[in-house]
Amino acid sequence: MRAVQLDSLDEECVMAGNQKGFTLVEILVVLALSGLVTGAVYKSFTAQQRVYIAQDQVAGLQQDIRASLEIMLKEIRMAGYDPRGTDIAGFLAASNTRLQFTADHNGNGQLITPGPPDTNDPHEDVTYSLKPESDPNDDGVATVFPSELRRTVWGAPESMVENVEVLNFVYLDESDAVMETPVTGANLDRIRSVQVCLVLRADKADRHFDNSRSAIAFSNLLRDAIVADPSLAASLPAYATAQAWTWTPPNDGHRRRLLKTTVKCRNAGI
Ligand SMILES: [Ca+2]
Ligand SMILES: [Ca+2]
Repeated sequence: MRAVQLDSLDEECVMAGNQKGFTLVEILVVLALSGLVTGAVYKSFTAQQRVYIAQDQVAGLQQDIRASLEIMLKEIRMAGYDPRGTDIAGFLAASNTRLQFTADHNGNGQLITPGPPDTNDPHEDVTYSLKPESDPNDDGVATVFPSELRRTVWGAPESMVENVEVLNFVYLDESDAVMETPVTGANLDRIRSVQVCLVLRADKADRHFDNSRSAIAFSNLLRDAIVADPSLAASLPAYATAQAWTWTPPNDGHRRRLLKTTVKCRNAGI
């Protein structure tokens, strides 16, 4: 056994001696070249990775907005739905940060079906707001993260979408004039449309995303929205309160998306 091993070692030595080797310079050149190639590949990989992270964060935000808004807008559109004409459904509370309304979705002419036991008809009393723990001063601007948009049904809260930094409602009357908020009890019946404004903030900061300068600041996003619709500026007390936050670039590396839409309430004023 031992003899065989020695033989094979000898053979390798002989073979090595017969081969033409590389000079040190050649090896150094190869190392340098492969270093350059690896560096270039790595650089392009990390660049692609950054693009991917950015796209992923933006896509994630947009997907979150789409899914949650669809449900929320549909419900707001149906606020006050009262197919039996029993005058039981409508807006219950309408401030910039909170919207509560009822609708007789199952068309039984009531919101609570008498028992015993009495049962709350599903989804017929709904409130939208930010999670109170995220927005302790209730101005519609979250300062404690993770934040979320809440949908509270018959007093039971559920999370609609996370990372909502701003939630703002504006109410328009029959002549599309912005109503004073909170809308008082007597005026709740005058609401015809609800403007919903949401700002979503990516949960992770991206250190390569620079939002420290005005040229690419979040404030531009708001400015554009306000230029497109000047009524927004006048009717956004939450933004005015948080002006320092709004008009100063956040400088925190979090990507944001602003979404504003107006819903006509089909059943209001009927
Ligand atoms: Ca009902
Ligand atoms: Ca707040």
